[in-house]
Amino acid sequence: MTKRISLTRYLVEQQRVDGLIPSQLRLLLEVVARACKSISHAVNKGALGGVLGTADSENVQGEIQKKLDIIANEVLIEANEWGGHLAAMASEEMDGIYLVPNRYPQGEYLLLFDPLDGSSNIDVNVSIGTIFSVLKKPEGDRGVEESDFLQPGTQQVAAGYCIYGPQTTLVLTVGDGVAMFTLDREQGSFVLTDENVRIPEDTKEFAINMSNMRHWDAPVKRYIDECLQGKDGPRGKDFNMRWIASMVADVHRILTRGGIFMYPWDKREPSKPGKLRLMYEANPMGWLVEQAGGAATNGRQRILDIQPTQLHERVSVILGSKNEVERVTAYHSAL
Ligand code: AHM
Ligand code: MG
Repeated sequence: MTKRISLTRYLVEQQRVDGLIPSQLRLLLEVVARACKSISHAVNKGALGGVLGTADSENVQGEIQKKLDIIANEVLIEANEWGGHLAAMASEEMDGIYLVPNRYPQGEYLLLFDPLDGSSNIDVNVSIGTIFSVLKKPEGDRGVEESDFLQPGTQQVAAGYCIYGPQTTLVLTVGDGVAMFTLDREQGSFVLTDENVRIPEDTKEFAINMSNMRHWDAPVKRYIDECLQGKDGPRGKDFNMRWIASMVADVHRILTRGGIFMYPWDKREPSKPGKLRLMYEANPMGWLVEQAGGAATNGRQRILDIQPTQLHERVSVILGSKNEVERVTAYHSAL
């Protein structure tokens, strides 16, 4: 019988055998996984749990919140605030940072998350997910401030996502490659199903919202144009297209079989650097992709090297199979 390795055992071994993670970080990851399990149950109940539809509120980005956006945010906060592993949290669904209340012990980590990514897919029963990134609180005894979160992606100590699709899968890196854990609903635990995720360097599959084509910048237009010309064009091969409109699901496909994902800057709102958020979408996904042998840039710069200036900062995102990402990035400097 093949040995089943639970997430708990995997993390204990990462801590004890490999010395890769301190115990507080192990606890943090277990708690995030537990929260994701409970979000997964809420997602699965759907209309039966009364969780579908829109709430009567907007988030800081001016987007209408869905009921599940708010539920997932609350689940993550409630699960994480009392364990003593965190100092503060930040979320797509909260304006400012959330300090761990004084009545609980303070830990040394900062947790950032997009509680429910792909919100437009909630009500139509298409895959959605939770994305998270973990940073260390800067040294010193003073209380945490928002500026403490503004660390480049290279400073992440753990990152991952949980996808709620036909299967619920938790995907994780602590800087030693990427591992995937599938939720066994009968046992109620995440089980290791892939411990060395690798993204093929080449691909014939791209993911971009084509309806924005007329707004794109020249380098992105050039890349997609060449893909569309297929065998008859400069690439000499036919490409396929996928766009799920849930970054978690598009990235999950890329981690599974390769591909390139782009949500580039476009001319609709020229002052915005892009649609996706740097700190709790692009950074964790960028690190996962790099850890699996892929690449992630904003067209000009490695995503993980960007120095954030705001908690909810947006960024242009190009990530996935290394050779394709390098090609699009080279087109940016050529033009
Ligand atoms: P969300 O965090 O509010 O769900 O928005 C992010 C999502 C990504 O998951 C996805 O790649 C993108 O928005 C889809 O955008 P569009 O609807 O413009 O195609
Ligand atoms: Mg999102």
